[in-house]
Amino acid sequence: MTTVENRIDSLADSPADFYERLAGAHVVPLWRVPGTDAPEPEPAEVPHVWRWRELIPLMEEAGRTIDLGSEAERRALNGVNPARRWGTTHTMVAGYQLVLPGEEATAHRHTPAAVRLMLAGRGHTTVEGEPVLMEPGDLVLTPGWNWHDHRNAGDEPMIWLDGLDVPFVRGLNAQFYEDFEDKRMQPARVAEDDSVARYGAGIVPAGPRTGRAHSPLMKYSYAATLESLERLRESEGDPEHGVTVEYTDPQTGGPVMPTLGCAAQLLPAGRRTRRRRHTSSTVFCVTRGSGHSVIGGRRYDWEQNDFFVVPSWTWYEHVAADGSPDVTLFAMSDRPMLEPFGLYREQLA
Ligand code: GTQ
Ligand code: FE2
Repeated sequence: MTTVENRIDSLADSPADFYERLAGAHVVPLWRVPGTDAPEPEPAEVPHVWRWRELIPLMEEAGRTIDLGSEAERRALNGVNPARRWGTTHTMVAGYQLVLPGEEATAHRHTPAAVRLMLAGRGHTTVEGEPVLMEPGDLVLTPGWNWHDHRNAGDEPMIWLDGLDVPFVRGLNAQFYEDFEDKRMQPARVAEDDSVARYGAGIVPAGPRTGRAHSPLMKYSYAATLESLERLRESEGDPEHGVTVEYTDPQTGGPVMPTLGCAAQLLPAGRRTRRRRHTSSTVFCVTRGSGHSVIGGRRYDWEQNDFFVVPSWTWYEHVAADGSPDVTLFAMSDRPMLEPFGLYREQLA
């Protein structure tokens, strides 16, 4: 006669064998899967600051020793989260890229989307035939599967922050990559900053929408960003939290890319933001001023051009230093990856 008790007994006789047989059958018992009943996200990623002062000498060394074209398609140093083998967060990579005067980084395209926050020098990224002039503080888009190349015809090194959704796209097994014919620069097909002329005022050409999943505007200038922030400071700026604006697709009001959202924040000297957390992860870059953030209970100091990561579901607040110029922060977030699925949550302290 088989009773519940003696069935449990027979199991207890050889539990190791039982679990081995389960593994052999390519199943895992749910009661042994860690995190199955975790009430909240427990991200593996940790907060971290990548410092301009520390990385610039390494970028310069890469400029002297790594030949663009033969040794590297892009002279870029991607930030690796200290808790990961690769990737700045589980969804995004961010890092500095250097193009020296006279250099060209030839055209290619890939399904991961990229945003570029210009930090130093002056040059061009051509996106699908549109040469986009990049100057410090400008946000430039190279959407997924758009041909893009970079060139520096000036006499100063060009350095910007790259932000891409590569870990997300690879996680979905959806990365494709292609070099332009003969690894060349693509020809210009329209005038410099053509999309700024068409879409930059938020007043857009009549007629059919582009129908693409990303913004048709390839550049959001720093001057326009500062103007918006300053206008809002006068009218509805919150003295405690500063002012935040989002970069939008002028045709839809949605995020600049289907996977990446970008924002800029003004934090007057001496001010502190309200503590918050959300399920999106964020890479911040300091475009002006200095201060610190408290992330997951620890203090992280930052200065101009540093970038830092706030992992998902981690409490954080920013503090602009006393006597600093007003702080402006750029933020890149994976929020658009979460929102369509009802997975975006946010809490304010
Ligand atoms: O500039 O095209 O940091 O394709 C990573 C992949 C930059 C780029 C990165 C890229 C690029
Ligand atoms: Fe690229």
